[in-house]
Amino acid sequence: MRCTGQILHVKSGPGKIFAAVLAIFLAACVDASSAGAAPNQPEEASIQRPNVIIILADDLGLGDVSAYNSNSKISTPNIDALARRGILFTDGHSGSTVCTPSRYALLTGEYAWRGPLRDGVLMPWDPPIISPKQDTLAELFVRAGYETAHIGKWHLGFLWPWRGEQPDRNDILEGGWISTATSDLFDWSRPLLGGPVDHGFDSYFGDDVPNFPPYAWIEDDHIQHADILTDVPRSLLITTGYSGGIHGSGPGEPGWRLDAVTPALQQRAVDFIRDRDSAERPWFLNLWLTSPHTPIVPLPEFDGSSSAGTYGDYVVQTDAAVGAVVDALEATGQLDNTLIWLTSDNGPETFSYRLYRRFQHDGVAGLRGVKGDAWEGGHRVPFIASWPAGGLAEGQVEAALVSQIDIYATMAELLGLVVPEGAARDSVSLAGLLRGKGDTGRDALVYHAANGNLGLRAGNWVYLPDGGFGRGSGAMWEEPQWIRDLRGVVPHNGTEALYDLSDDPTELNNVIDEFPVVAARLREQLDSLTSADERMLSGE
Ligand SMILES: [Ca+2]
Repeated sequence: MRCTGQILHVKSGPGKIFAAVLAIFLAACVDASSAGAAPNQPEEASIQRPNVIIILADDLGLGDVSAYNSNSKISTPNIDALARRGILFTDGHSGSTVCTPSRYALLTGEYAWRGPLRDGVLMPWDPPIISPKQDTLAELFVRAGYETAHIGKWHLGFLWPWRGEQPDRNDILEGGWISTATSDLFDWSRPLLGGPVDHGFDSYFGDDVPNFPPYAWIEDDHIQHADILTDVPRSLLITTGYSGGIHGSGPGEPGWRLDAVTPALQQRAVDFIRDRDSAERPWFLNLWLTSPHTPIVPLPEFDGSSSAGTYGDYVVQTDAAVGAVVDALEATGQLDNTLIWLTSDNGPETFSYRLYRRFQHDGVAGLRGVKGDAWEGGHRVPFIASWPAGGLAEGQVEAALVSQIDIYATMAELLGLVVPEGAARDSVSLAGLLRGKGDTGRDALVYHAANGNLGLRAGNWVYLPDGGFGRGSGAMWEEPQWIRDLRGVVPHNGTEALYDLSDDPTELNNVIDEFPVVAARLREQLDSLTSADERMLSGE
């Protein structure tokens, strides 16, 4: 173990690079023998410090982006242009297959199944799942001297300002997911603790989860218009768009419009970038868009902009938001020295099957499964990195296995920072890969379905001990027989599955009976990686 302080010569600044000396006194120590992040000692005296944006779309499928799907019925010119300016990863994965655990993994550099939430997502009024002791990506940037901002969805929990004790969950959630809490139960003048500003972000603007109450803006750690909060009926909300997934009536701003959320987040991001036109401090903007997740609420100007219905139109609006962010960077001379990550928190929603049937739009671009599933369609997502001034290739298509969990270690290495002991233990630096130094990405990745099922990717093999389906029960969630027939799934009686992606990228043919030795090796590797000793190491 070693504990170090460093003096780094840094380059930074929007469109202009200046030399500076930044003293970073790191109280942290690193155990060089620990698994996970690379040692991250800077090799050069001079470290580039770009501005950094993570644009995380919500439920955007691989095949929803035209750069990944030549037959897409949705055109995404702005995301495609970003890929032409950078590296398009074709085997990039979200940390899990639904919102909360994916976001946990991205921010902590740790598999979500190690933490307190093993399956599903947080529901309205749930408390935070990132421990106050855990290090986050935002805190990494803070230690590098960055300004940090989070805009958009959070979905990692708050300590809500109850007037009394926090009620029993069953008393405020009908059926486990419909909120029945009313505004009088809260003191909205008090702060919301445990959110972004308590995990390393200097500022926050967003509405936590658009389909959850409160239907209101949160600024830093306060409800923005606390004095006007009332109880908004669910029936009023569902008149503004596709109703899916609205988790109950509840506290909100009078006249709240779900279709105003995406434009507001876009505008706040653009304003943030423009306001840093002449900033000498580099910044990190974590922009977690709430689209194209339900409620599907594109603005009228996007009506008919795709050939995949209202959902497709909402994806087009999502792409336009990406374009607005890039335009703001370009207009302020910050584009070349901004590292942009563009990705999605999981695969497309189950209604992606219906879109396939109705519009012949394949939201998973030929993969099997959708959001929630352990099959590739659940978590292989759009994954793009662009940073022209940082020496990243432009227009490169990269097939290496990478995950959002790796962003933490990658940024630590690029910024020359030491990773605190025990932090980001599942994060693997992609810095060499980004800069074309011959790295080959991850050897293995543990997959995590929405129902908590785990699986292992190792090389081209995928081992799924509990099968690929990862959602709840009922016809609404299941893989329809017609898509199995259409894709050509080979019937197999067992649940335990082994697929060879090099030969079978759609995971049609479970070959576990043909390759028992491979299956045994992967079973042992997965057991070792996910044993009880490996769980709950950071979140306790
Ligand atoms: Ca999601």
